[in-house]
Amino acid sequence: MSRLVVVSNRLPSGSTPSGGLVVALQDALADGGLWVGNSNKLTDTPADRLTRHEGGKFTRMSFDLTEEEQRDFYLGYSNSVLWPLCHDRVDLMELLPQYLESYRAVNKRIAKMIARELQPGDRIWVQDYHFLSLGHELRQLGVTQPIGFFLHIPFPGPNAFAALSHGQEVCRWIAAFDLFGLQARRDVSACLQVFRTAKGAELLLNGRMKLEDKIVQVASFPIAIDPEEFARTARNAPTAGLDDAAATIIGVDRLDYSKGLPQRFRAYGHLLDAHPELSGQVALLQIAPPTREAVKAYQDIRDELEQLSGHINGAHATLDWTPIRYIHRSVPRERLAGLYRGARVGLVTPLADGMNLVAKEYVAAQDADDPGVLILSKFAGAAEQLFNGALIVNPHDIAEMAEAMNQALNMPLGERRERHQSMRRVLLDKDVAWWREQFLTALSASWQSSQPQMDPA
Ligand code: GDG
Repeated sequence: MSRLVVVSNRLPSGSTPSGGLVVALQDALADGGLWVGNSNKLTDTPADRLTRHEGGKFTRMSFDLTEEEQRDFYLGYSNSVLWPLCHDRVDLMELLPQYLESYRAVNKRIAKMIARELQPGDRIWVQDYHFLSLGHELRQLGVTQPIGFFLHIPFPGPNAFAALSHGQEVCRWIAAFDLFGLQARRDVSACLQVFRTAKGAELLLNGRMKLEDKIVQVASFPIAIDPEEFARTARNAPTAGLDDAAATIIGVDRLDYSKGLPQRFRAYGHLLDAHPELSGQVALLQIAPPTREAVKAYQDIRDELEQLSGHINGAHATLDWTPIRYIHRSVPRERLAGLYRGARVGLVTPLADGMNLVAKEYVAAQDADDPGVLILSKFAGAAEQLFNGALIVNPHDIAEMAEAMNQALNMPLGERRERHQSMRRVLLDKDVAWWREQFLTALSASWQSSQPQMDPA
């Protein structure tokens, strides 16, 4: 068995796995696998070797960043260039030359450190947008093992991509991988379109692209959860925290501008305006833990939401009813599962989203005999899989979203069951083990096909 080497920004903790990705990959890492990630410790002088951490079922090694790299590589290029670019917010991109330089340099340094640890049969699986140039850097160092990449966020279309003046270089980064995995079919199509615009690029058959002498396979692998495990957690979880008197509509999102929270709050306000009979009968519970607070766009969205929730509560609240409970804090996972199960409606309405695991968790957590209704944005990757069971909405259309909430609140039991069953089937069919195996099998296949053919004689 060849060893799996995973690279991601977050290094899993050595104790019980909680993050979805760790759960997804731990089986494949069981045979002495290695996970490389950010130590989350800033340093003045970065070491030239990875630091080994004790504990856990697989080897964990980390790298440090300097304060400058945290600003330019992490908050800068990763989260103020690539994140807005991939979420259709070119207007929020900060194209500073030092960001790109730092991104190149950090990936180069990490590549060097990883290359020192590699063994001949290793397979390398790079996770997400922080490490787009890592495959290229590893190849420059002569690494010949299979290198796959998975992008957790959407791939931008050619128009947005044109806002990167170094787009050709980014295409070269992508071409250095054997497999470039994306969440949804729409992302594969965007990626192929972008490649078509690269100088010297050739589109081959079946999602293979060639640039200079490199061939990369592009394909979609919709990320998933373990639905049975999540359902068990939800069944055993406390439901305290739900409003007993009112039907709860729940939203759970990192506080990010891509998640469409202001539009969602406005739609809820619209629902209350249009349906005064719902006064005291419905409650929106929005959990939105903070992230990337050092980036200005994240401070702005926080201010906007505080204002909006205050405004809606001010206009509609009564002495014994608060229409919106907005919680800007993280809630333990078990608690979350119980809240999903107790909520009549799950509201997942991002403006752009790679997949959106909250949608899948909400469905998994429901009681199949009396399930709640999922309202899902057409811009979430999950919509490609859950369109049969969810109420699909356009998150820019406030009135449409409000009407979907009203429809969900009034949906008869038979229809709720039918819709839930169809989504549950997808979740069971394509769970997280399926996701991992599909990717790793495709990685082996695309690497094999790029190897020089042995002469049968
Ligand atoms: C990126 C892509 C893609 C949220 N609040 C709390 C909490 N969460 C958990 C949810 C869920 C996860 O965080 C969020 O995952 P999403 O998929 O919804 O979104 P992103 O964080 O933006 O993730 C996304 C994903 O990567 C995976 O590829 O689906 O499109 O943007 O699991 O439950 N968990 C706890 N407390 C909280 O308050 N415990």
